[in-house]
Amino acid sequence: MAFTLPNLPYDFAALEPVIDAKTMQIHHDGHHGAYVKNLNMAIAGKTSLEAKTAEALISNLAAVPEDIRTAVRNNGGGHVNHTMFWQILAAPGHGGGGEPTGALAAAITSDFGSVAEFKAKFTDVAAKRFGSGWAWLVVKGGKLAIGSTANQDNPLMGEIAGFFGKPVLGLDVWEHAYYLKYQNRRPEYLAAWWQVVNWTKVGEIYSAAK
Ligand code: MN3
Repeated sequence: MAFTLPNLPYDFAALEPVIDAKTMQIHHDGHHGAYVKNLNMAIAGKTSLEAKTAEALISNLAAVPEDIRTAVRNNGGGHVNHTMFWQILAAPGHGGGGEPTGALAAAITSDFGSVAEFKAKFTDVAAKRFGSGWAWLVVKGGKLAIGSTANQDNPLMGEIAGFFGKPVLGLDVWEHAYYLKYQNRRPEYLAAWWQVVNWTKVGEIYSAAK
């Protein structure tokens, strides 16, 4: 078994009322669990692939044999995306919410005008991602950029993902991330989601990515 499902860094109910416990349980155990299981099945017995990190695997999909490339793209992407997603969230008012600080706040202000303008642009991109996918804040050529990808594509995949860079913040806009509580009201999920963003963690990822 090359990859394992990481534990959540908090309880299923920690992100209430923004993200309900039932959604977190199904999302982590069911969806993320399945990505890990299917990724392991796809690369089973291929020791050169099993030795890589998930990030390295999806960063060079051309090196993955063609018969399992789509499986690695979807499930490796799913594993990397969700592993980041759990890390950059925290309980509202207890690590979640507020505003970015330090170097990240300075870069956001420099590249987008203000934190408010950044949030508005990011939310707009997330709202407009048709169907399933992710909205991203990435570092690209020394600057921050906002974009989105379809399905479980990750900006580390490069041009194949349609948007590339080093991810700093990712937002899951698959219906499985919000449907139990918000149903078809994706804009309500997007507006509430800022209350659970762990800016301390995002700032650490930004510093490492820069
Ligand atoms: Mn998901």
